[in-house]
Amino acid sequence: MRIADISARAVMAPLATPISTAQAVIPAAPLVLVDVQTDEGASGTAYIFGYTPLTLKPLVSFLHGLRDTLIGHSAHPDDVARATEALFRLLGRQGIVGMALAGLDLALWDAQARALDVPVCTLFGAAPRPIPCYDSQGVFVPGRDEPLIEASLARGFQAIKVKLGFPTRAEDVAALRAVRAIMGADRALMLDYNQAFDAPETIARIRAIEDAGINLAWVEEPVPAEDFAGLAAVRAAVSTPIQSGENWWHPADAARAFAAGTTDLAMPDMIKIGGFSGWFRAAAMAEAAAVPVSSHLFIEASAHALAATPKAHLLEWLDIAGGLMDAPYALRDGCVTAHGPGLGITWDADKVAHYQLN
Ligand code: SMN
Ligand code: MG
Repeated sequence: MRIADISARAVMAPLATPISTAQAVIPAAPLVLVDVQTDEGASGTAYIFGYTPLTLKPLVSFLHGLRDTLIGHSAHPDDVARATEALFRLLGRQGIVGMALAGLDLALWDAQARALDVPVCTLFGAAPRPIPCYDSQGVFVPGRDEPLIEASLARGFQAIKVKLGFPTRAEDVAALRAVRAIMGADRALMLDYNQAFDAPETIARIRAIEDAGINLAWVEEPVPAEDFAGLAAVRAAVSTPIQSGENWWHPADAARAFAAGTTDLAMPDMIKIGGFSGWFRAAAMAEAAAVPVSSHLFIEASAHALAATPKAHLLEWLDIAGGLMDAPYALRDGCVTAHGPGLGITWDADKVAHYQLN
């Protein structure tokens, strides 16, 4: 099977709620849809999350450049990985390059599975199975956002993540108390700091939360993602589990993070880790380190990957592309189950056209 065509489209996908973090608010999801056509008729599709609209034109332009390089090349993801590894060894593969290659990897796996008319996870040896999800919410403001927590529980979520990073520790503690008051003591509550602090401030914040008797299933990315020493120091100083991984670039960063003892839990991002090809290399390291693996964004690809991941933990429910699909993945009893063919993504042509940028 060979690559006959690669195309890319930029869209600003509608979000049910804007994504608010300690760093920025994302009102709509900047996405690039990647489509691959093979010479045997099967095609594949996937999407890349660009974080900011500024990445969209460069991603589309880069993918169109790759098209000229890869037309006629084997469409098997491993063959493409070998070719592009050599092509970008001197430049490096972080940023736009890695994102484009990962989107292409997912689309190629999708094409392989569609050619066989099976769900992608079966290519990794797994049958689709229900994966427990957590609802991923934005910054929680007490007195304003209680209805969002109630809505999550009403939808059947048994686990919820909120983002924080108020000016004072006391405000963070008050916000978590307000969430716990609605959730009760038994459901899992997680906190994402989105890289807001240094290690000493993080340790003080987590100790304040622990001293207040608030139990968290994890605290995520409290320090800048590249500060592995800082995160390891935080982990050594507190008893709350540390979660990280959405900013690991390729399995190499996962290896460095495990070696530095940074994290109790891992949540690779399907794009930054390098598509399925990168995911399963990182997942093997996590298994060897006895670290449970959750996902970051990308509900569909993550549902397939987690079905085949030995230490699968929780899937992050933050739907950035469902607003463009014919039949978005659905939540059932707090779980999501992967389906095919391929990734199980079918774009709604009218919706894509409506939100597409030119
Ligand atoms: C996150 C960051 C940026 C965009 C979407 C989501 C986040 C998460 O850190 O874990 O959901
Ligand atoms: Mg996060």
